[in-house]
Amino acid sequence: MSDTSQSPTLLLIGPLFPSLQQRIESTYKTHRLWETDDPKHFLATHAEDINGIVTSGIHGCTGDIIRALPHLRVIVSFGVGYDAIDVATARDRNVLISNTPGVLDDCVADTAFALLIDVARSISASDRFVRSGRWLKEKFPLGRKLAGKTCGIVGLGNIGKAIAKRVTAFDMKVAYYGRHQQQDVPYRYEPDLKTLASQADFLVLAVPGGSATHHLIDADILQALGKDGYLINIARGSVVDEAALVDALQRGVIAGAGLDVFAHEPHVPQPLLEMDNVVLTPHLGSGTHETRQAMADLAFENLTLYFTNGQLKTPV
Ligand code: 8YV
Repeated sequence: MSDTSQSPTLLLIGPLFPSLQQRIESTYKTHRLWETDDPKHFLATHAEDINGIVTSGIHGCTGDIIRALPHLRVIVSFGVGYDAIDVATARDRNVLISNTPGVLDDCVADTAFALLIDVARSISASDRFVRSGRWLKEKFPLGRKLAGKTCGIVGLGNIGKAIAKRVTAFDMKVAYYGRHQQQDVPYRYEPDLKTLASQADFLVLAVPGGSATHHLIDADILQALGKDGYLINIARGSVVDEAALVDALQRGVIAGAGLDVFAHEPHVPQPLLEMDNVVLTPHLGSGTHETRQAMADLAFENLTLYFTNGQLKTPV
């Protein structure tokens, strides 16, 4: 049984979506960890009071923080990915975790498709071309047609399925890789990632981050994707061996990339900044007013439910 009798005192790891933070701070007793000068000392001082943590996919929560709080019962996270939360330590100590699945699938899939069409047709590069006045002197290079091409989706979860729906509407073929073949999906399963990469014109990553997918995309997979292939990543930077990706792009091993996530955000490797065949976005996958509000509402609902009856609406 969860002990929800203690009056809730929450630790916020980092700044949250403003309306969510405001709602939480006006409802619960809270502490802002990111504003403390000495977090370790702060945690030791407040260890007895804190029974909940609110964080995000980006801020996460370390095992050290979890271990420092003996009465911690719940971690509510804003975001679907929870690879930055030390889930094993939380489970060991019977700390429940919630995330915000479902509500962001459309926007993240839109971002993946936007990157895909952008790299294929050089939309961002052509915008730079027009603005810099080069159109007055030169012709813009031709792009790549989408219809008839194969989109290989790595990870056919809810976001992967939403991506499949979008690329299908553009008359692309879809094949997917994952640990298991799924019943009731109209897409071809490819059990070998390297084979999928060799067949794909666009390889789109939609797997969760974490140790199971760390550097899933390495030099070998990029070689298989080949000189006419594009890599799209809206998953996590950790899924790609970023040094191998930079090298593959520099040597023309692959044609280009559309990247929303990076190994060390907000830092992007310098060589990528200089490549016209690479589209870079600042981890904006779920970043619309509507979706961020829906994520905030779901996170708050999890918090309320937990401190009312010990349940979570969307437990991890
Ligand atoms: C971020 C995301 O979490 O949901 C995820 O896993 O990567 C994003 O939606 C969001 O930016 C919150 O910080």
